Amino acid sequence: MESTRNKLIGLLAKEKDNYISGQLLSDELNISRSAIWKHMNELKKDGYQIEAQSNKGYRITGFPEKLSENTLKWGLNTDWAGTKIIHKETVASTQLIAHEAARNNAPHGTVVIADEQKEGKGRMNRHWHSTKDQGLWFSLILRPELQPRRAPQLTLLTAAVLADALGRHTQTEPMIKWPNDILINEKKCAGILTEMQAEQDRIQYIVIGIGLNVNQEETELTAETIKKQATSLKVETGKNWSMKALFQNIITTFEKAYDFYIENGFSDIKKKWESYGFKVDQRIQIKTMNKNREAIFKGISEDGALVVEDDNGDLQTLYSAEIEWFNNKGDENVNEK
Ligand code: BTX
Repeated sequence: MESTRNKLIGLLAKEKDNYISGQLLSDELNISRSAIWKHMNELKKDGYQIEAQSNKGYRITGFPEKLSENTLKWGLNTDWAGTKIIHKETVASTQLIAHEAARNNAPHGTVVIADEQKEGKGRMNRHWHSTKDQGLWFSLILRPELQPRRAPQLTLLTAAVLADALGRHTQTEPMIKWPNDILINEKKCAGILTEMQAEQDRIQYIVIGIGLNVNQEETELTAETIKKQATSLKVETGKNWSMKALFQNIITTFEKAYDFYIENGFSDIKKKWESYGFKVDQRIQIKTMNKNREAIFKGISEDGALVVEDDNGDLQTLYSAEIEWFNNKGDENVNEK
């Protein structure tokens, strides 16, 4: 059950800049006015900024940096994305909680976010390092009225959204490594995992997981499997970033791009993706199930596949492959197996 404290914050947050009277709060919460006053003092201790005026009541003017459902929603102006947020401190994986919520009818746009994941999931059962309070680890539930075969487009859309939002927000130049790694200066700063529950011709729901390294120092990205290829916004910019502001920027950008996509189709999203595409028109190494080879990366197809040109000048479309390349230091960039 929602605690009185959360309900109180929710009521204050709903009023935005307006005051709400102590009497109204005490009626709504069914507690005395002196209990309200005590709660307010506790909130102030936790970093909430609260103004009290004797004839008007109370209002919130600032939230603490610590993530919570209320802090993440405060100031978020979206129609559906992130209007329901489930925040947890420590979880195995936000994907698991999101699937459960989706099965229990969580609405389109619901976000599950955690401070820390013990068993963060990458693609193909890889591990995603998700250390406490240092990054954004969240899953977004979508209920698109699309054919299941179009689901991969949503991963590509998400990558374009992340590149766009991060570039604008942090003045960096993110690139997208097909299909879904966000790189800054050729190192992986974010990853995307799309999981779908579908019938043959109908998507029941999709869960898009986003992991973004935010405030880790270089010395904190030292796990053997990621140290050569991972980076964070802190490492790239030398600054700490507010997770709440980043989250809200990503969610707002996502909502706009998604609504545009549903209305207008994939072609503009494809162009946007390609404008951020890493190694487009360059030679890459491609690993598929049975062989390794080199080809020129030409871009993505309408259905989100990788389009490459082989040495005979023939175009090929690959649906499942890993791209590899070599960074300036000559370290091979491959995913942990
Ligand atoms: P991926 O399979 O593309 O990437 C996983 C690979 O990336 C790992 O094998 C490892 O080499 C590397 N890696 C692991 N952790 C990190 C990290 N923090 N930074 C950079 N590189 C790393 C990408 O899968 C999909 C990741 C989605 C993560 C989100 S977090 C919220 C949601 N919940 C959840 O369990 N997963 C998603």
